[in-house]
Amino acid sequence: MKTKKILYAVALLAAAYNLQSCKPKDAGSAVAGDAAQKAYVAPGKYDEYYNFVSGGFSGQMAVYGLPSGRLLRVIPVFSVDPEKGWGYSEETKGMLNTSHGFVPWDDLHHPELSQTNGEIDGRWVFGNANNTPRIARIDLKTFRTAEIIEIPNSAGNHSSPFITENTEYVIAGTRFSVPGDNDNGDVPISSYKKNFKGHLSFIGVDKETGRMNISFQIKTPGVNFDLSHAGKGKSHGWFFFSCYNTEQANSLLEVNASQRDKDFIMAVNWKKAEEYIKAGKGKKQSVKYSRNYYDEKTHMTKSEIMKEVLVLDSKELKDICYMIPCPKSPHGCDVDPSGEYIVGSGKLAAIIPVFSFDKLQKAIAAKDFDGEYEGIPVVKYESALYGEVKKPGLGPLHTEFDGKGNAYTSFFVSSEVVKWNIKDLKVLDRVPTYYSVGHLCIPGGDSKKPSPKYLIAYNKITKDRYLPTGPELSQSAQLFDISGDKMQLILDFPTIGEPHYAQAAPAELISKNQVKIFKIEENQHPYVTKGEKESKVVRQGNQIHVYMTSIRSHFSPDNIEGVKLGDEVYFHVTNLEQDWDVPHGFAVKGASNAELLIMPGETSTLKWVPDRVGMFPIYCTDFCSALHQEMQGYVRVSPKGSNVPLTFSLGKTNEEPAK
Ligand code: RUQ
Ligand code: CUA
Repeated sequence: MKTKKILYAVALLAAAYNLQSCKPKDAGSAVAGDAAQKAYVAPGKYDEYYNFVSGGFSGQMAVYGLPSGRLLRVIPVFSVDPEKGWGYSEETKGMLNTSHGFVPWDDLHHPELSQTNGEIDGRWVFGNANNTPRIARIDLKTFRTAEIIEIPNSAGNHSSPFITENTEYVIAGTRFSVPGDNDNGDVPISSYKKNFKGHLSFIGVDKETGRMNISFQIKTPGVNFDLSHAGKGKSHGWFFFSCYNTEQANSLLEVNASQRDKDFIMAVNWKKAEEYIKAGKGKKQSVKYSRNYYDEKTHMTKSEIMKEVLVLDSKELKDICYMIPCPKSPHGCDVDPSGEYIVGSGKLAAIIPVFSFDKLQKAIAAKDFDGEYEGIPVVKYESALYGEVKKPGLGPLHTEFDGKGNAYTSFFVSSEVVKWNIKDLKVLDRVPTYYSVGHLCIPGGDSKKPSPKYLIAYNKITKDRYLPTGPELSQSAQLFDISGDKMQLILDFPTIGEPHYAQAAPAELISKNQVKIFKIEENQHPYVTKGEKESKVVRQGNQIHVYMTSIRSHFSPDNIEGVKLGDEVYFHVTNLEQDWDVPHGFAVKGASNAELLIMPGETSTLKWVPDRVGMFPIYCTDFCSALHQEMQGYVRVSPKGSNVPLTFSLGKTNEEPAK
């Protein structure tokens, strides 16, 4: 029996890789005649929606317009980005600080927009780092990463960063269970069952500033947390996490974590957890994690190491966590707009179970349990179940909602999107995707108020959709019109990195708040230069601070002499422009980092340690005016001990220019 199950699981997984069998024929011609028109946005016209898409292993977040699929911007988040100087400028390096030191890369899976009353409010978008556990908050006024917080007691922060309906909390569930940061981690891997624990983090978000702070963690049995969503409406106050590897295997998980017929969705009563925290039941645990915040006044990162976290134990406090059995290795865990229905998507399941929040509450009140899992009550499957969607497809992963009573689920193995009715659980429509679809996105599709015009499928393994590009092919997003009864494919567009989850919001909600410039009079950077007259070069031992300005089309100063080998040069460049979209760039020959790209009114700093004696040009990298190519200068580097005095100038030409 056991071997049979394993074989079944392995066969399903094999099917996932053997895509030929699932590949629909005539993939290229599956688009109806009017499709192009539906996705067409005329030159000079704006898109209707912003689409925030995870960059997966690129560590960044991409912004597309919908329905055109135009790439508008790549926002650097967890990975350095030389284009924007992100992680290279002195001001932004600190944003990538962690308890492990500077970590210049990560794997971003899930963007989540902030909400007020369960509706997208257009203020922030959060993103998770899957490798070195972190959560980022991107400010949608500037489209810049404003804050990154590290998560202690965690590894592989995958079940994250989903939020509660008023952005009270952004949560993080650890994918890998590991020994706690404060426990001895130097133990045999085979002692998993004894020593490995899970942690769920509840990160409070300040209503005004958005600043994040770990309010508390809940310690759980050592399982893998995969995804999650908050309750809303009637289920506000609860959070639902899908768990796999409830077998607690520590090797060959593709077989060993596919043993049980059912894993779990963990239902967490976070309001109750808050009460326990207030009542002093949280245990202080010493940990180490970094909290990095970009201060818009000083244009600098403040980075601090935090040393403590409050932990509640799910084993001791019996009424905060409950397990709901969910077939087989659940991945997506999605809550419908009313908050009543919780959809679990078992990667190896042949049905989709839909749980009822009301029934769950009744079952908990009546103690309708099927024993315990590691000290946590297990609610009887039938007692929490609303019903099952029968024969929906193979390998369900993720579900989004249209707010009109329908759900849309992606199927990785059978490569399709299936639309079904939440009330009667009947399948209404199915369309193929090309090819292996992961997440879906409907604007507001995980909020209380979806805006159900489009659905986007984010596909992996997208062979023969685009011109080949060597051994690695582009990933693909596919846009469907869902305004009618039947879904209609209207557009394909390639994406950066590997897309996982995405969010979308009506354009107006985001575009109206855009920052156009930073006011120069409000710039409190310690090395700001507010006018050309104040520009200067100052030596402090072997450090040279260049207080430089940029304005169309010159730097001040643009001639610097007296730098010596062994000096560290800091170019603090203030962009004096006060017009929208006039950045200046700054680069110096041989620098081992990147360029600066400085926005109007902003100050950025490039550190440069010259490695040889000679003449080093500097120039502006951003085509800012007709005379952009004239925006340049020279730094002379002399030998150590040379007596060339430190001088700087602008517009001083000692010798006659050539005639
Ligand atoms: S995942 S393809 Cu990393 Cu959200 Cu499901
Ligand atoms: Cu400034 Cu080009």
